[in-house]
Amino acid sequence: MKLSTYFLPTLKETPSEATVVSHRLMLRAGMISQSTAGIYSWLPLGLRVLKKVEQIVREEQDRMGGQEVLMPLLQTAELWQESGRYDGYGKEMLRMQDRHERDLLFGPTAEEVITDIFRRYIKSYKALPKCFYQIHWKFRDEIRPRFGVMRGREFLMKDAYSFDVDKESAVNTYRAMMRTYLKTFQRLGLAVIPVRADTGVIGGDLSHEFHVLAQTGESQVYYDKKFDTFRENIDQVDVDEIMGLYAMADEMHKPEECPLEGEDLREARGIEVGHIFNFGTKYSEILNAKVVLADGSSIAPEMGSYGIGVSRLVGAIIEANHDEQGIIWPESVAPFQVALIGLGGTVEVSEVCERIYKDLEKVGVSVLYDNRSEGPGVKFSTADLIGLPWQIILGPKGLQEGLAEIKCRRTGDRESIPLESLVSYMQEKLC
Ligand code: 5CA
Repeated sequence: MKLSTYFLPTLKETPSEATVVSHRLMLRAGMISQSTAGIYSWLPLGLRVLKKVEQIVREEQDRMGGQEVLMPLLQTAELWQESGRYDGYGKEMLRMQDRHERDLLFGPTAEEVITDIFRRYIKSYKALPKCFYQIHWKFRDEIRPRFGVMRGREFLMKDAYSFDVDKESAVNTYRAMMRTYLKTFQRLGLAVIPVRADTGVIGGDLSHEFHVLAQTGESQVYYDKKFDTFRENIDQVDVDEIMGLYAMADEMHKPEECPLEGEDLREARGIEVGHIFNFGTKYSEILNAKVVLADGSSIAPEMGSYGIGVSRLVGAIIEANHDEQGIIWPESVAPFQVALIGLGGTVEVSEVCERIYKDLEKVGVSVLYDNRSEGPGVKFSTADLIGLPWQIILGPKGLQEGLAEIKCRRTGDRESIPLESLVSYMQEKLC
């Protein structure tokens, strides 16, 4: 992509309405544009990141056996009246009527819809276990939307729902989802702590929240220092061991009940990016979803639901990965891998940059080529602001010597690389 034609409305000034760094940087880097309170448009650069996050979440859901579905944004009030949540959900639920004056709502979550699908098609225990998920927009009329996409009213969520024949099987599914979440957040380049949680309006008895550690987090997280060592080899960890470690957030942490002290207890700020629940037969009972067992008796399946705040994650990743100059994307979610910066405005530099650009794209490296007729200061600050992992810088002097400079955005390290080996060098860096 060439910056001369790309729609990247960056801002020099810090927007006054943005109080947290991710919100400021998302606005300044031209990733999002506010439409109204808590509702945003995703502009090209932001959307590329959102899609990458979404895809990693999807791949890990698929890997654990989740089957992707897409349920309606608008749900009928009847289902919620049947489950008894219609009145209780309160003002966060956006309600409306269609032309026939039938009550509808913009879905804040989808336990009712998925249970309705289940009860219409699945009748035998032989079909279990089943896990469905979707990645779709939700609406919650938050009283105080803030921090940009971190607490929006309209937001993208991955919501998964599981059905198991008994408690033991349901807890196994819960464990599998715990492992899937740890893997997902690791791939996103995030340090995450699963803390024991309240089940709130969703209900149930087993629940964890996943908190990204970031100084600006809204929650105070207390956790066993062993989490810091587990993180390195997530694939090998014993999920039961993880679930047995102490980790609590905010008022769930009761110092008098905490088994850890001194060095063993870590404290940090956290942003909740995921929440998983095992709630037994709460919805299957009330909505009359039943399966017949081998002995002819019928039971309500055990259920769980599992959320990830996909759009919130984009903000959380920035909260955990930035410096004074701007965003520092983890490679797995970077909107482009390389910023190619041509300096000096000579025909020769442009020609070589053009060739580098084409050669990199040919081998599958995504490049944002700054071919604008701007000075070096503007180009460097744009590149640092939007935070692509690698910068390739070429000016007239380098060209004369046959060298391009490569800068790592995260470390600031710079290397001079001969032009002829640039493409293979970058490929190696990005493998
Ligand atoms: N039905 C369950 C799980 S499928 C559920 O709705 N859980 S939740 O309420 O905890 O939401 C799941 C995740 O969505 C949260 O962990 C959070 O990361 C994200 N989320 C919730 N509210 C917002 C919001 N207002 N803005 C952005 N993300 C949100």
